[in-house]
Amino acid sequence: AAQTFNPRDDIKPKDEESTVSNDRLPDPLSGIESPAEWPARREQIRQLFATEMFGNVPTDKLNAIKVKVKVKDQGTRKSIFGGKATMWQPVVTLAGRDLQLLIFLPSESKDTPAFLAYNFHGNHTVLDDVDIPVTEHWVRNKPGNRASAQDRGNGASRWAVEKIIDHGFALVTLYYGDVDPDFDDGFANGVHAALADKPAGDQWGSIATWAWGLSRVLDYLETVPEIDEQRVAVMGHSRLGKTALWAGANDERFALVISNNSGCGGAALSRRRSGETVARINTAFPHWFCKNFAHYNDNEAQLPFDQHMLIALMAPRPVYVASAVEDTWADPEGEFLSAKHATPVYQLLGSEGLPAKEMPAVDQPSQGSIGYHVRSGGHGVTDFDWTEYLKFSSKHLLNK
Ligand code: GTR
Repeated sequence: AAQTFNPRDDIKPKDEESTVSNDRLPDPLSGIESPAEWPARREQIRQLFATEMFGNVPTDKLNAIKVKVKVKDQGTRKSIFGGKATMWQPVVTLAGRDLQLLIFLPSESKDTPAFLAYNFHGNHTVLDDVDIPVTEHWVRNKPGNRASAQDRGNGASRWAVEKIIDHGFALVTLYYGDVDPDFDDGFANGVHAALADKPAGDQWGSIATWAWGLSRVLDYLETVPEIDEQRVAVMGHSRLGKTALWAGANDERFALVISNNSGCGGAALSRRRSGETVARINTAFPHWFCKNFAHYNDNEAQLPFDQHMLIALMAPRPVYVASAVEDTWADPEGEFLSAKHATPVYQLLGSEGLPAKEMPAVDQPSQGSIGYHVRSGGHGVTDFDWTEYLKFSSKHLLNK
């Protein structure tokens, strides 16, 4: 039966500026009692997120102009890590944009499980290797918004490439700005340039666009014999963690989903108003969500969902939510509570969900079919995070 839990204690805010919402957390299982009823309820929830928050993909228009991912250049292959791995860089095109893929395969891969994750600053920042081209697309926080060769490998600490290979996984990464540059330009650039009209109030913002891009990359990976498209984990950090969650919600081909420090609009409950709020995110980043989402600025109680229901859209697939204790902007406790309150959906479907009932201690992961940890330190992706993602993914995708 639909349970009505009162989350008032759970959603109490941490910082003093916040106000406690008197609203209850909406129940993901409202109106349903059996697993057979979940797919319809799931689709209802997904549509609410699409229409009120991330925006719908204009599929008809994209179909009309025959938008599909196509191979442009099979790219070069190079042996790295003393022969343990192959680095491979095919280029695909999508709606007139070149997407430069950077793929690391354990040598002699065939049907290998993989992580698919966008990078923030260009493939050349993932590993210091002269053969990785410096992106020519718009980048954030750089003079003239141009990347430079000096940045090679400067994001390497966020990518445990060798460790991923050693665990028997491939890594597929690409620069998110290849799909849609991350600034508010009225949707004139990126893949949006192929469409004549600007998005309507319920149509895709940039996060939905990036999420759709990940699905198109998965379309391509279905054609790659080295990779098992049925064991692709989608992972992302911060805004790209929000993106990974929305990609996993829309595309059930993703076998596992990882949200690293995704915060507001990702794993954190909006009703807590702790750290970044809906109003703050819509003001600072007006292009990330659909226009309808602004109706909930300082009005979270009216949201027909909260972010635990986004996590629940992954069920029964494994999902990992990770926080960092100093990353209060992303509201670690709100991220934990989403994982916790998604658990009833997993349990209805016969899966454990999150084992922890209370916020785990720092650096003490809790891993069932939902995983959660709050690690020491601040906003970022560390070796600790990857160690846990590999443990979780090995269990669920390699039966280890
Ligand atoms: C912040 C934003 C967060 C988070 C972060 C990031 O400025 O407020 O929602 O997405 O950026 O992506 O690094």
